[in-house]
Amino acid sequence: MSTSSNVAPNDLSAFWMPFTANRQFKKSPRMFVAAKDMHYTTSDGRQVLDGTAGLWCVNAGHARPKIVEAIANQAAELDYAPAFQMGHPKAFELANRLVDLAPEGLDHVLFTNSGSESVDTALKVALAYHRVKGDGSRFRLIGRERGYHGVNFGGISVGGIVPNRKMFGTLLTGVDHLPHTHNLAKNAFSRGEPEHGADLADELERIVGLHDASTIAAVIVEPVAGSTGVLIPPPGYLKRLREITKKHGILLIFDEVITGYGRLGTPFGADYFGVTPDIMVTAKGLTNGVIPMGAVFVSKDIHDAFMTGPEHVIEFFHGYTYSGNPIASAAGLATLETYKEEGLLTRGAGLAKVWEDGLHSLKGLPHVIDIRNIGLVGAIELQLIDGQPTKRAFSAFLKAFEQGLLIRTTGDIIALSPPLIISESQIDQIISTLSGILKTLE
Ligand code: PXG
Repeated sequence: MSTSSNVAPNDLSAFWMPFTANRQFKKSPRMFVAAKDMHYTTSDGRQVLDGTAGLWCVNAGHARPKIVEAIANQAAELDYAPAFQMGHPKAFELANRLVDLAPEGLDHVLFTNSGSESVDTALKVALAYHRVKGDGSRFRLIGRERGYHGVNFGGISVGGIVPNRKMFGTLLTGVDHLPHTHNLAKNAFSRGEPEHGADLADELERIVGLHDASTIAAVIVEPVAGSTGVLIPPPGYLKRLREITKKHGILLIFDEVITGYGRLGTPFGADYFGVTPDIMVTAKGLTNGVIPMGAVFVSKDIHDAFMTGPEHVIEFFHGYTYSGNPIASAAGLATLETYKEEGLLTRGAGLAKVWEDGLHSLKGLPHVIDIRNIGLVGAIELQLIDGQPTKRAFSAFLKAFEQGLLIRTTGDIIALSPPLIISESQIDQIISTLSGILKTLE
């Protein structure tokens, strides 16, 4: 058995890293030891520009003073309070602030500790809602091909990323999937929303026709699919999903774990697209990624449906030890203050054109088969090397890291989502670094 005294500090074997090529990493580790604003510091003392806001979460940039201070103060004042049958003021305050920020009608919040937990919470609320309304035959959940809804069983069941699903048995039953909207043949190099594919929302009518509306509880989609490589909806697509779900009494869930908190230049994707779901799933940017926390917004109608029966009885049998944790709540409040003071939830709108022009200037470079952008999100899709998928983009990732830029790759797609404090010259730096790398990729 190993103890801290007999494990060398540089022994990397015990930590089985998440979504990482562990053997490759441990042969040639890439370590961050500090971060401030737009930059990480590596263990060998280099500065790396954060092109991805960590993992799409550090929207206000790193080590922001208000957030750091709020966490330290809260840890000293009230470190933990039981989440069940007890409360503490900051969780209520944060819920109130969030509801004020959210699209009208989303009046209540359940707290979780991650996007994955938020997704599973949302799916459970949807199923239970129909049941408390006396409509328990609505048990089906509809997701979308290529959707990412975290890694818990509910989320991978409605998700549509094959490697995330195929190892894990039968998953939830009673799940069906809409087609994704990605269409390189018709939409490659679109700026913003791509022209073709709004009609794919009508596939929901086909699924309703197959199963009957009376068996369907909810549809869950990301307004912009992020993790799968940035798939932007065609104009009108989400509105159509809203119409069809409403018509059939099906709840619409937006998974805004990535699109929430300013990523598109609006507070939420729902604001950007002018479509309000019944349930909105968030995490990541809620606390600037600093402390794990998620928030699930639900409509008044959904919340009120549970508030029946004897008052001493628990209305919804769900929650986590750390739901609304005091330190997470303090981090959330300080994050919202930072966003407000610096106008970060809409700052992306002002930068979107510069971002778009920069990205699309990479058109024509070797292997680039598509470039996509919306708000402060970008993607560059590369032609895969025959028989070696992911290799080309991963090699771009390694080169970028060596050259002082953090990017993300998924398959052979480079995804970009910098902190919302980014300057125009830092956008130029991202584009020129990538341009150099794309010219030299095998
Ligand atoms: N829903 C969506 C839409 C997400 O993007 C989750 C749920 C799950 O969140 P948690 O907090 O459980 O990880 C996510 C997470 C990437 C990347 O590089 C994306 C995510 C996580 C890590 C990496 O695309 N999204």
